[in-house]
Amino acid sequence: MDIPGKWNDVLVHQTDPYNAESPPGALASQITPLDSFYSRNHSSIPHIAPEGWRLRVDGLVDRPLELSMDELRSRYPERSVVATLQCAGNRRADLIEIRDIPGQVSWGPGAISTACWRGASLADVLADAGVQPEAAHIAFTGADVSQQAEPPQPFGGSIPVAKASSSEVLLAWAMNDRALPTAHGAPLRVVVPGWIGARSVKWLKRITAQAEPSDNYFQIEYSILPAEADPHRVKQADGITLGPIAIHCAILHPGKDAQLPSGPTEVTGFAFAGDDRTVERVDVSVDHGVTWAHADLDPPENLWTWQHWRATLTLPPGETELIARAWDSTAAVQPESLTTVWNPRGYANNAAARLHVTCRP
Ligand SMILES: Nc1nc2c(c(=O)[nH]1)N[C@H]1C(S)=C(S)[C@@H](COP(=O)(O)O)O[C@H]1N2
Ligand SMILES: [Mo]
Repeated sequence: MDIPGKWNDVLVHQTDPYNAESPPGALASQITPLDSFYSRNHSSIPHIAPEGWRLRVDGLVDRPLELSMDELRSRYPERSVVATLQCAGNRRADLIEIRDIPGQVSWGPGAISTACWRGASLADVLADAGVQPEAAHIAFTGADVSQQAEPPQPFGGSIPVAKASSSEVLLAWAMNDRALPTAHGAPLRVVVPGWIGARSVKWLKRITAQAEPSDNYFQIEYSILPAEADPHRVKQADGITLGPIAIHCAILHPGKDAQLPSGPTEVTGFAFAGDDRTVERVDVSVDHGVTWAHADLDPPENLWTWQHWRATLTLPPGETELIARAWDSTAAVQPESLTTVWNPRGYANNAAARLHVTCRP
């Protein structure tokens, strides 16, 4: 299937629904080019004529709203935020290697990308509607109906009122100074910086203030189940609902199973802290975690973006496993082992990054 504006350098997992990850080259730049930005969908991409489109704001509000794109643009100040978006299924492939996860996309480390988003602040729209004190959650509903739910349901989810009222959460109509592409949610999408991508609902139609979290299929799907739970037979209460992203990192260079000369080698990657945390330190080990070298870490652009890092390590001849681990501003560090984080749907893999290389003498 041809997805307008996507280069063939993205790594396509499925064509319909269209699921593709960013290639390592795109992950190395601070802002991801639009045509290399990852795509995560649960149904066919809807094409929405902006003229007929309206955003409804309802539920526990004093003044329900129905807004056209023109009204949205003229009523609220335009704001922008550079933010990294990451799918909760990022790096599932590593989890599948230790224990199978049937029926889920086998994402490598590229279900993550960064853009400069522009649009109205959700907080401004909510203030206009007047959120009532009994409202604790803000729910979003998209226009795409997913067959993954039984019966089929529009994609949706919710975030607590406190996050929804924070200035970084946008209703975005532009991405990297271009009109928001259809594949990324045109005419309007939510961007919830620092939270799992699933809460950044695309093709947004409706915003509802309510007392409880969303009961949408995908609000519940994106949760961590106990290791031995059967994902097809669980109750809602069994899972830990995912929200803020946990600290993690990836090694970008050298590539997977690289063959290199031994001696000093530059190792590069990125780390992402999630929510309003920053990355404070990245360590790299070539001796199974006995000793650790400190990587040079880029300062955070803001609270919402990944940070790139690099370290020069002396690699011995033969086989070596590189291990990288990041620490965030709450002193949380990545778990060492994949077995610690394995879960039946394969979400939120933030185990330390490992890379196998072979060096010539
Ligand atoms: N309406 C709608 N919104 C959605 C989705 C979807 O399938 N439908 N996928 C979600 C998931 S799981 C992720 S990770 C992000 C991906 O955004 P992108 O495709 O712009 O990268 O969109 C989220 N918003
Ligand atoms: Mo996702």
